[in-house]
Amino acid sequence: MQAIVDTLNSALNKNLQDGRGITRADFPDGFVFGTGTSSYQVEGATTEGGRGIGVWDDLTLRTPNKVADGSNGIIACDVYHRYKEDIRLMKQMGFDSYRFSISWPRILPGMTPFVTLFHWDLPNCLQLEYGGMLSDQVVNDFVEFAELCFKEFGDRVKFWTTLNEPWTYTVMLYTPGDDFAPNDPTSNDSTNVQSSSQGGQRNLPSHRLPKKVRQFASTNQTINDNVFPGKIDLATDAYTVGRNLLLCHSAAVQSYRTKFQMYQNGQIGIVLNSSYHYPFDSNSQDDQDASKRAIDFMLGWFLEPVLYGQYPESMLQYAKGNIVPFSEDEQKGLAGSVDWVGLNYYTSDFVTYEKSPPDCFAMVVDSSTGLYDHLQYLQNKYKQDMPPLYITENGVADQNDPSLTAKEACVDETRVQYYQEHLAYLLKAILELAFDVRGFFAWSYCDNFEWTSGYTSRFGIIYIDYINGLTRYMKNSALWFANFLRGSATTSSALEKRQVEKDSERASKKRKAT
Ligand code: PNW
Repeated sequence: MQAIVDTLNSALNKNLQDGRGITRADFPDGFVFGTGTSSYQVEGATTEGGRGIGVWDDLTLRTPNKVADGSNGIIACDVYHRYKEDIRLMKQMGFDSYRFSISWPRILPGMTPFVTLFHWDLPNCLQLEYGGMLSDQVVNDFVEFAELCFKEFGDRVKFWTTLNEPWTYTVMLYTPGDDFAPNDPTSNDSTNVQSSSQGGQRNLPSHRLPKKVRQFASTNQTINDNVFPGKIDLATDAYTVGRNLLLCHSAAVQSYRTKFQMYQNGQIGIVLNSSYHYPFDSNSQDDQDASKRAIDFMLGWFLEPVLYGQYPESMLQYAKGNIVPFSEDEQKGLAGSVDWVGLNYYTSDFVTYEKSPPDCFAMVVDSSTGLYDHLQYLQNKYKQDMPPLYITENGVADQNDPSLTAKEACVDETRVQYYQEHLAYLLKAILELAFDVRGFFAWSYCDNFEWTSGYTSRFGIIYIDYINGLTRYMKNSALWFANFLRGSATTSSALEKRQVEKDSERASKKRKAT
């Protein structure tokens, strides 16, 4: 007990609020630090090794207008060929673990592999044959794929993720205006191209927002202009896809537990995503209720079935007629079907009550406190039912700026600050709430194909030089992690030196220009 108090005090003394001065030494023993990627976003080599065609190949190649820069993952970051260099870089930075996904249409160490089975690249043939995730036929096919992976790789892979962000796969596909693969050929015109923006979020038409949120967003400095409506009025298809995804998860876990786990001794979990939803007006009961409902509709939708076997009460009530509750048999398979849960956390937002459309969000920029508040909310709500948690994604994007040199683009102070603050609030949750968080994965290891934003959005701590042989460079955030993971706090002269270099480069450019 005294030890915990000492750690807490020493960590708090280091100015937890903004994270300056914290290092991995402040985190519990055995805490895992990693970076993450997913197969389609980084691998490239899409025609090699007998790989089949995936829904993202179909979308990007047949309807390139759906991607902000018309790009695709044919080459991406070429991690397929360069993985050894990449693992070396990860080691050099001091990370312990690498979160990646196995490309289902491809069917394919130093680092602890954290492997995702389904990170959205469904084989296109299954989409064409029976509508992919819209049909429960997918469950048998998914189990077949999962078993092949357990059998082939289970000797080395001890951390399996069935699904990445089922909420995103569901909502990004089956909400009008969202254009993620699988391809919907009926929304094929260029007016559908979304302006990509920070954080991989989309700008949706602001007229769909209630006036009070719009006004607030336009006058409040701490709010992104990037506001988007709540997702409670979803189409029935979304619930069908969400349901089939959960059935895929449940069946794969049952197979792992009955046929593999006792020999392979691994753990299996699911990766969910959720912003923290604050009430827009904290004095309004309606807004408070709406914000809790929004958490249910984003996180609870998938968390409660894997904990308890059924959807949250609020969903059964509000989505009645659209959502099909799980049968008793299905509940048995789902309840307790995770050894751990992953949370992908990026930002938080405000929710306000609206009769029609139901609830609305506006994004918050200051999101590190949101991470803490989120964990506190989860702990109060799910208590001892909450399984061990990993933060499986956290990070921030830069808009690709073609006018910057690679060197200039590596000065990513916003990202350094983002990680400092989020790690500080994560540490606070571990120490003050005694939340059982066991690891943290930065998203992403490298800049990559950001789905419908293409290569316009850079999430990496490693910079990829797309116009010069895909050369890798460590951004300042990578140097920051390298120091942090070594246990030395970064008031790093290396970072400062780069800043100075950048300033002098700018100055000399200016001189040349004038
Ligand atoms: C997650 N949104 O995706 C994914 O797991 C990653 O593949 C992705 O690169 C990362 O976050 C960064 O975006 C999301 O618009 C993409 O709400 C878009 C949204 C949410 C999650």
